[in-house]
Formats: sequence, C-alpha cells, structure tokens
Amino acid sequence: MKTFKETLAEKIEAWRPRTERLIKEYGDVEVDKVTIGKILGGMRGLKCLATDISYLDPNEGIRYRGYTLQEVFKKLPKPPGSEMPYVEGVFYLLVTGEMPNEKELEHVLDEFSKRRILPRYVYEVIDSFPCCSHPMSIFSTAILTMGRESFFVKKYHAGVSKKDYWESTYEDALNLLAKLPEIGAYIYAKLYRDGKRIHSNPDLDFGANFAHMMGKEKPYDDVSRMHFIIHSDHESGNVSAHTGHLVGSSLSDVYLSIASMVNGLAGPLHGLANQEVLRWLQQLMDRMGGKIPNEEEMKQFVWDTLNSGQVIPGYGHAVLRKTDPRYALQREFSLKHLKEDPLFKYVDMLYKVVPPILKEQGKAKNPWPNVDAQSGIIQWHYGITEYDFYTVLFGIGRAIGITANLIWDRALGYPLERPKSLTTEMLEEIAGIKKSDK
Ligand code: NMX
Ligand code: MLT
Repeated sequence: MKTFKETLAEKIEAWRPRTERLIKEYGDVEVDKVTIGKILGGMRGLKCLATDISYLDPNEGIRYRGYTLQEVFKKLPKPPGSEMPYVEGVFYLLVTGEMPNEKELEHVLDEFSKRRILPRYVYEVIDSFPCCSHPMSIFSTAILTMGRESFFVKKYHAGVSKKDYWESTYEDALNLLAKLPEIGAYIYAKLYRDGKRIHSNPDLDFGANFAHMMGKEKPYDDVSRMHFIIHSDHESGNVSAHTGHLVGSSLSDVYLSIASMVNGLAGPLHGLANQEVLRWLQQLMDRMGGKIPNEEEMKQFVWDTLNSGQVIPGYGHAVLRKTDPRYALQREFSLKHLKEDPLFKYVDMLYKVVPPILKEQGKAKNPWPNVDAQSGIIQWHYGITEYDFYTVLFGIGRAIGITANLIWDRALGYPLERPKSLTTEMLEEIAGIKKSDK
C-alpha cells in the first residue's frame, strides 16, 4: 500500500503539467472584468484565485473535491457506532481528491496520532496570557509560538529545491493539525475550568479525542466531527482562506500562515459571527426574562437590531444566495438531538422570521442563514456555554482546508501574491470624471 505522502506525490506529478500548460499557453485568456465597483467593493465575486480543494456555488453551497456535503458525510468512513465521519478522512479527501479506503484511513489516523504531543512551552505561553484575553488571540499566538518547529524553514535554509517545498509543508501541516484539538481544549481548560486539563487519549480519533479532552460524553464526539468537517473549507476567497494563502505565498511557513488566517477568522463579519449569534440571543433572552418569544416579539427584536444599524448575525453571505447547506446539516442534527432545547426554538423561529424581514428591508443580497446561525446553539446544548470560545472551534476546522491548500500552493509553485493598487485620483481619471466635477 502507498503511504498518504506517496499517493500525494503521484497526484502532484500528474497535476503539474495542467497548471504549467494553462500558464504557458493560455496565460492571456481573460477570465473576469475588474470594475471600479469590484475594486471599491471588497472584490466581491471577482474570479482571481485558483484552488481545486473546494468550490462554492451560490445556490448549491460548498463541494469538497466535487462532493456535496451530504455526499461527504455519506461516503467518508465513520468510527464504529458513530453518526459522523472521521475528521482525518476529510483531510485525506481534501488533500488527495479521493475518499480513503480502510487501509488508507488507518494510515492517516496513525499519522495524526503520532504527531499529537504538544511541546511544553505551548502550555506555558497559554498560561501566561493576561486575564480577559480573547480565546482567538490565545489560539493564534499558541500556533505562532510553534513556528520554531517548522520543518519547511529548516529545509529552506538547507537549500531544498522549489519543486520539493510541498514535502516539508506537508510535514508542517500534519504536525500542526494533529495538535490543534489539544491547543483548543487547553485554552478552554485554562479560561473556563481553572486550568484543569484532561490528557489526550492516543487511541481516539481527532473528534473523539477533542470531546474527551473537553470532558464531554457522546454524542459530543460526533458534534465535534461534524463541526470540524463542515468548517474545514469554503473555497479560497473567504477572509481566512485568502489570508492563509496570501501569507503562505511569501513562503511564510504553515504556522505563520495558519496563525494569520485565525486572525482573519476572528472578525465578527466572518467566523466570530458564531459567538455574536449567541451574544445577540442572550440579549433577547434577557429582554424576554427567559420566556420563549412569540413571533411578533421576535420580529420586533429583529427590526430593533436592524433599526439600530446593526447586522443580524448568522444571516447573509458574500457568495451564497440560498440557505447554507452547513446550516441545513446542523439543523437536521438539531432536530434529531436537541429539538426541545429552548435556544433551538429561538433559532428555529429566527429561520422563519428573519429572511422575510431582510427581504423587506431590501439591503442584504442573501436573506438566508449561514453556518454561524446554528453552530453555537449546538455547542451551548452540550454545555459549552462560553461563546467567546466558539470561533476557536471554527478555526480548528478551517485549518484543515487551508493547510491542504498550502501544500498544493507549494506543489504547483503558486507565486508570491502581489496585485496592484491605484489611487482615488487614478480611478476618477479612468472613470472619466473631470477635475471640475470633483
Ligand atoms: N443583517 C443586516 N444587514 C445585512 C446583513 C445582515 N445579516 N447581511 C448583509 N447586510 C447588509 C450589508 O451590511 C450591506 O449594507 P450597507 O449597504 O449598508 O453596507 C448590504 O446588506 C449589502 O450587503 P451584501 O452585499 O448582501 O453582503 P456582503 O457580501 O457585503 O457581506 C456578510 C456579507 C456575511 C459580511 C453580511 O451578510 C453580514 O454582515 N452578515 C452578518 C454577519 C455574519 O453572519 N457573518 C458570517 C458569514 C459566514 N462566515 O462564517 O464567515
Ligand atoms: C466561510 O466559511 O468562510 C464563510 O461562509 C465566509 C465565506 O465563504 O465568505
């Protein structure tokens, strides 16, 4: 049987000529038009990045290596007695483009398991953070601290050929990913459990081990697997993926790139929206004195939020134009496992009242819920009520897709990313605005 790395090496060799041909023979073919609206509008929808790891269709949602999320959950191997697949399996799929068979999966499980041990200094760095630090700042720093472990940096200094950059990036990727559950669980223990840490169990898979270190019983192992898998990738234009790719393009190592992507994820318009949903719902609960609001009261709360100039967290999307399939998947899980949870009832009612209100308001291009509208409620149900922590969970999942991308970026020799900027005056000139009109 070929190892994971040998399988990948073959795939890379086979893929390289396709990219080389596109650059050499078709480099001048136009793909998209850059307008002033795109430049000043956050480059929304501009087709200017390439990745084969995943693709986001505005109506259908995300596909990982051509598979819809429903297919990913159906086809990936699952631990015995579990509803959700192995997280290690999704990494294999994202990296190689193929579903792992039993032997291949076993090999990846082993690769992850043997790289789990966290250097002592990472605990010390986490311990030394001042109180009230946000878990995402701690998470990013903990990752950054491990840069000294980078295999890529050592190889680079030893003068390795460009063609082989991907190999040490692969090692860094696996070394970091395998440690993220432990980093996340320790941040949680330090911030909310007086530093009482539960040691990792090498016999458990990524999701089950995380649940174990969080001190949670079944089905939290499946909750973790589902969470990490659905958050792992969302093509390359989102802030976290784009940041990871951009930083990696200067040949910064995996640790620097992933810490940077975590910083991008920590904004309320991106991953932090999952914590914002809970913060917002707490305000509603306080207003209602714990009673479940009726539809009219819920509508009033949504309108009050909009009228005060705030966004409805967990709703809208820069690309999607339908309900996010990641929301739908979590809703399905919630209907099965936490239908009677009072907070789920809030979220369920929001699904009914928010889209018509956003449509009536007429600003948001997508009135439907995204992944963040549902994820925190599931965590809350299983006792993780410290919602500041939720984006760390998103970050652990997202690192899986971004490291898969970083390996392929190096394998295909994607260059330093460096677009060109213009001044407002230049844009006015391009627009044909006369000096006298300004
Ligand atoms: N509530 C209120 N207004 C909204 C919302 C919303 N949920 N979504 C979009 N709008 C507004 C938006 O602020 C903008 O207003 P203005 O013209 O005053 O600047 C207008 O509608 C047009 O925005 P869009 O073009 O529809 O959205 P855009 O692509 O700029 O932004 C988001 C996408 C996701 C940033 C935006 O929908 C939003 O702020 N949503 C709430 C925060 C959120 O849930 N973020 C998580 C996204 C998923 N993730 O995990 O990263
Ligand atoms: C994501 O998962 O990255 C978010 O849905 C944001 C995006 O795709 O723009």
